[in-house]
Amino acid sequence: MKGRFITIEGAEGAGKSTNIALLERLLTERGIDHLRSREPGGTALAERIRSLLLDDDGLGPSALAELLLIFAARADHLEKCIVPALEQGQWVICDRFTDATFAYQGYGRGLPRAAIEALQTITQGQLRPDLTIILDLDPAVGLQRIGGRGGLDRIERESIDFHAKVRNGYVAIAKAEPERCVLIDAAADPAQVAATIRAALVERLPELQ
Ligand code: Z5A
Repeated sequence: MKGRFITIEGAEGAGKSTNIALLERLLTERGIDHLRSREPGGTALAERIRSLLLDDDGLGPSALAELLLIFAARADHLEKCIVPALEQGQWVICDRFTDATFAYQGYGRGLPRAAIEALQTITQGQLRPDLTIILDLDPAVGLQRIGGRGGLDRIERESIDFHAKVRNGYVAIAKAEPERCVLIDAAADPAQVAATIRAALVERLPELQ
């Protein structure tokens, strides 16, 4: 692929949206054409699947149905949006991607890793992000940060135990793949978090130096 694929991950309220905005500014400063997207979502169909997954409407899917819906959304997103952009040389910044599936559906829900890996291969082939920023935060702090903005979605309403498993999952992913993932302490003040992310990006992606 000609473009770079950067993903940002972490607990709810960890600061993904805040820091994606800063990352976009850095790319714009460097004159790098880029596309911002999110998962689940990024295409009309995938955004509809997102509603099925996150709306707290009593229709909540079973754990396996949730996993399959996430990969259905991802397949559409990859084919219609991510892959064409990367092939044209655009950089893609995505708010969550398959690490979220390993963290939430794997570590959180307890679905087998082998099933997620099989779906990953079917859906993505060998495509993986070039760089993944993982914002690490105590879930209680993250939920407190977002609590002020109104109703929580179906997954945000899960128990604190569930969110703790997700956090541990992200830390394990970062440790297992240090060449791709950077684990950032998201409890630091916003300016510090932004500076650490910027330093990691510049160090790991030569185009940004
Ligand atoms: N999900 C899944 O289960 N499986 C999958 O494969 C995928 C997703 C892809 C969608 O998440 C849900 O889908 C997610 C996982 C699941 N569910 N949950 N729960 P999302 O990414 O759309 O939503 P989110 O994780 O809930 O993101 P968020 O709430 O928008 O949080 P954020 O983007 O990380 O945070 P933010 O909006 O940048 O910041 C939150 C607040 O904190 C805001 O007021 C900021 O000003 C403040 N903030 C930010 N940084 C700081 C620092 N450093 N200090 C203090 N305050 C700060």
